[in-house]
Amino acid sequence: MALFGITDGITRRIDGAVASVSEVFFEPVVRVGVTGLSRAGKTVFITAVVANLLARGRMPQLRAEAQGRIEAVYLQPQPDLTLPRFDYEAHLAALTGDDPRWPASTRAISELRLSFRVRPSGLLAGFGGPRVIHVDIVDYPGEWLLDLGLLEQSYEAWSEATLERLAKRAEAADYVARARAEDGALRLDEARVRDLAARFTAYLAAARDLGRVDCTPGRFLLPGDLAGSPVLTFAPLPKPATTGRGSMWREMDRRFEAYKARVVTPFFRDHFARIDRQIVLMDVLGAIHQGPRAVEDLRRTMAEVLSAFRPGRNGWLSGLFGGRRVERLLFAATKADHLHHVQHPALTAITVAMLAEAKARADFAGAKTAALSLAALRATVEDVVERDGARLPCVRGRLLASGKQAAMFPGLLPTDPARLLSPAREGAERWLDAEFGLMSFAPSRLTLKPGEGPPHIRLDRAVEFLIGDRL
Ligand SMILES: Nc1nc2c(ncn2[C@@H]2O[C@H](COP(=O)(O)OP(=O)(O)OP(=O)(O)O)[C@@H](O)[C@H]2O)c(=O)[nH]1
Ligand SMILES: [Mg+2]
Repeated sequence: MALFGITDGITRRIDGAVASVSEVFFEPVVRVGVTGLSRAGKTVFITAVVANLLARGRMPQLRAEAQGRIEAVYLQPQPDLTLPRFDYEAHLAALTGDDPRWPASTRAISELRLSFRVRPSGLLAGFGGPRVIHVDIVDYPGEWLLDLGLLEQSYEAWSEATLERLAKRAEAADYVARARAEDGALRLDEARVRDLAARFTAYLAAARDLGRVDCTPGRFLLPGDLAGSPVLTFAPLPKPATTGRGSMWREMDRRFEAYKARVVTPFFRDHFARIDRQIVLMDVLGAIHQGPRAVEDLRRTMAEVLSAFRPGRNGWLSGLFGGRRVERLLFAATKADHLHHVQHPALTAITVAMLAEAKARADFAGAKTAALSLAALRATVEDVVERDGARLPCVRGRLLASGKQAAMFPGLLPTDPARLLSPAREGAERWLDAEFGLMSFAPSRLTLKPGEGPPHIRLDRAVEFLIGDRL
């Protein structure tokens, strides 16, 4: 109890000040990771969360808010001076301007610090004034987690597995033919290596555009300031009979090892290992719309992504984590505003079923987990239309392509997830008994009342799960 008294006194004095020793000791920091594969909805999610925490009129499920204990929420300079800041203002301006747009793709790590001033609850309520809690939100591409799998592989094993996978893919035909024709025993020729890497990258880009989600190494498609450097200039090659010094295969091997040591390891050590709470966003509806193959790809890729949350799985990683682990892990199916709310439970059930295998294997190292369906920014309203005598629960919004208003009934999701997941697993080409059409909606023009954030679905529940216990 005494500790709280002291804390409160100090908190009040350094209120709004920059970090100090006392802040480190008395103002707890929660690091929340936000991840998901490309286009999963990370940027929109973070922007909407921040906007709805700064103006909390639509956050009734956030307990501290419902109890009236949140005195203030404000943005602060982030502690990590070398990470790009999450460009909240620009993304919010895009989403809520006169001509609302979805924000541009981001594809790199960024961070934002949000600070809360809250009155303590329960037994402690009578003791002293408010506390300050900092929430650091870290946005990073889920693809980077896939690279964790590379750390356990040698260049030889990775090449073999990758070439085997590529052999079955039409979009990889050019690269596979080129790689098979290459003799890795020959002396290194930089122009040839660059050509191989360029073709391999072109394959990865084509695979991504087809909706494939296993496009590793992650940085080939998201190179940032590493573009063109040797650490990103390698590709899988069959192992030749001899791999002498100075051979192409040896050099590729060296670069692959450098990628692991200089690109992958620092991300896990400096960022991933410090995350306390994590939300993983998944565009499950998008995958269902694309068909069984996309659903199966998403399921397999998520299982791989999530193995990163299993620190016990090898000694190397445990060492890196220093015994720390993620305490809470939330899986969220995004863009749920494409569905009438009567279908949300089915979407959540499919999401849970997709993750079942990964969860059974790991149980996420004791982390508390949950799943839900949400829309970070609600772009539709619900409606019911009559068709052929049936009443269909649908949604209505402004179409991205034409700007026209339209109602959409995307199809009925089965309440038994196996109806989708089994055919997907068995390699079906298309859904047998149903079609799931999706239209892309533009964000709607908003007129917000004072104290109200942009409209959403279950964003408050997501925030409550992630940080509610710390407020
Ligand atoms: N209807 C609807 N669409 C959404 C929502 N959130 C995201 N989207 C759509 O999904 C797209 C991708 O969202 P982003 O937040 O940019 O996704 P991201 O994960 O940051 O994507 P990258 O930065 O490319 O990795 C958007 O351009 C929207 O079209 C939502 O809540 N509702
Ligand atoms: Mg983004």
